[in-house]
Parts: sequence; structure tokens; C-alpha cells
Amino acid sequence: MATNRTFTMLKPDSIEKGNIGAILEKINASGFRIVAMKMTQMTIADAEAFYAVHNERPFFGELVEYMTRGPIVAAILEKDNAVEDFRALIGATNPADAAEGTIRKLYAASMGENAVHGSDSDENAQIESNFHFSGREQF
Ligand code: 3AN
Repeated sequence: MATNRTFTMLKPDSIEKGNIGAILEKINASGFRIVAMKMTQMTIADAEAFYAVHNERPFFGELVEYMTRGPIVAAILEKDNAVEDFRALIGATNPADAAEGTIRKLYAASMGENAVHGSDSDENAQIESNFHFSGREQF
């Protein structure tokens, strides 16, 4: 079932560089409503579980180390066509290939440290939202 929600994380490099405000501003200006948001730090076990689909890839260790080295901001976003529109707003995984004006073009340093996460399907948006917002919090 298609939904109008997606899930994002502002990754540790965004927080380290002081880019939380600028990125949230761009998200709001692009018509997304923030449904839930929190600053948190992922444990190694959290990152390994969140990125389990990549656990055979050569960059997996590096990815887990990066995602756990400092706080992140996790959020659920709402907009018509949220998953696809948010992927367009963040740009290609490799910032060198990202379109002008996209979040990764503006704020990401490299393929490994690419500033933001955006869910790649409605199903994953739901799974990833539940991963970070569960228990008593219902959204
Ligand atoms: P996206 O975040 O655009 O959906 P995925 O799901 O293919 O990209 O990759 C998840 C994360 O893994 C990326 N955001 C990036 O941080 C990291 N990553 C992907 N490919 C590479 C790579 N070739 N080298 C280093 N890190 C990578």
C-alpha cells in the first residue's frame, strides 16, 4: 500500500558540521511536514541491524563506524509521494553525482559520508520509522 510518509536520518557528519537547521529548513521548504523527530545516537548493534541489507558489502564496517560515531537526528516526514519526492530532494548516493540544489550536493562530503538518509520504498519507510520510533510513541 502506498503511503505518504518517509523516514530520514540526518547523519553524524550533518550534526558535526552544524547543518541540522539548514537541512530541516530545506525539508520544510520542500513541503514535508515533520511528524516525529528526535536526536539520538545509534549503538553498533542498532547500525548493524538498520543496515543489515548491506552486511556483505566491503564498506559495511566503515558505514557502521560512521553512523555510530556521534548523534543523528531521526524523523518521520509526511507529504504526497513522500518516498520518491524525498529521494529527489536528497540527491544521488554519491554527492559527486547529486543534482544541483539537492541536500547531498549542498552538504555531503563523499559517498561514505553523505549527510542524510532517505527510505527507498514505502515498505522500508514503515520498517525504518518503527525501528526508531516504537513502544509508547505512536505516529
Ligand atoms: P542511499 O542512502 O542513497 O539509499 P544505499 O542504501 O545504497 O544508499 O547505501 C546506504 C549507505 O551506505 C549510504 N547512504 C552510504 O552512506 C553508504 N554507502 C553506499 N555505498 C557506498 C560505497 N560504495 N562506499 C561507502 N559507503 C557507501
